[in-house]
Amino acid sequence: MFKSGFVSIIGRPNVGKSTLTNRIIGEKLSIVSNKPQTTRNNIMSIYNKGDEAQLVFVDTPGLHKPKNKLGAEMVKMASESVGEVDLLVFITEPQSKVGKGDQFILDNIKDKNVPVFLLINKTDKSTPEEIAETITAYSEAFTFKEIVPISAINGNNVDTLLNLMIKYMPEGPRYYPEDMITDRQERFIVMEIIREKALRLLEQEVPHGIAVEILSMKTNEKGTYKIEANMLCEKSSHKGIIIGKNGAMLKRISTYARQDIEKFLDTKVYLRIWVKVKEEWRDSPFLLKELGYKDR
Ligand SMILES: Nc1nc2c(ncn2[C@@H]2O[C@H](COP(=O)(O)OP(=O)(O)OP(=O)(O)O)[C@@H](O)[C@H]2O)c(=O)[nH]1
Ligand SMILES: [Mg+2]
Repeated sequence: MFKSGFVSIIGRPNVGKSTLTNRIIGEKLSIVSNKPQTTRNNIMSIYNKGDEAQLVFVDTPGLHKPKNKLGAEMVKMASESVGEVDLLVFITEPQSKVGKGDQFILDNIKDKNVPVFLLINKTDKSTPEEIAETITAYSEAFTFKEIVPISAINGNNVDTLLNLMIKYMPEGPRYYPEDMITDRQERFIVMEIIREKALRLLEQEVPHGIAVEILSMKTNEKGTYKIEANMLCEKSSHKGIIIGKNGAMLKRISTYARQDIEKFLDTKVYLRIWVKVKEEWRDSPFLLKELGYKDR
């Protein structure tokens, strides 16, 4: 009997949702950083287990209290994914009490008629006592079908988790061809890689106001890609920081991005990035739509 279904991965920002999805698929599809609100779109990835099962994962933006229209769209996307799946995977980190943010998420999913797993991530940096405390606190707050402590970063317990997930999947078809790993286009992943480098290299509020727009992406006869992109930011002071002294920061961002894009596309890449100011694009419905952060 072939089993298949959709699994939505939800949780507060920065708990490791994208790290886990990448770990399961074995490819870096979702960008990761130590800053909250890294993921801004629902990103689908497809896991195949031979002729036994196919699981379609949805990595979602971290659920938080939105401070602008971009945040509201992110929360909306993540919340929408919740109603349409066969299994909800709720991730948190070891902690002795259910925090407000997590309680809010649990309140919102309690009426959904979907099994919910609790994953306690980042067990590599916590003690067994801390993990036990977390299990106690969270199982008082919600009835989870399964509770699985994992480490997304080193893969600890992830195989066990996958087997448990398959157990909860209904009988169903292979929704996507076996060689397909995501619904996203190369262009989207390239844009995200560039944004990831900005998130990782820049400080404080600057990277949160950045969006990347791919202007063109062309290959020549040798298979080399030429990619041109705009990096949008919200203030001219931010533009100065992104470019850096004598262009040093932009150069670092471009170099790291190019290296990762070359790995991803498996070919040589020329990358050119221009920095542009678009004031308050995060509150402009028009720009949000243009940049792919809003459907309607
Ligand atoms: N020590 C440790 N760190 C982890 C683990 N999983 C993720 N991290 C780190 O936690 C940070 C956030 O990881 P992400 O995967 O970007 O988190 P996210 O939940 O997708 O965050 P948003 O997209 O902002 O909602 C990164 O610095 C990761 O390297 C883990 O198992 N152990
Ligand atoms: Mg993420």
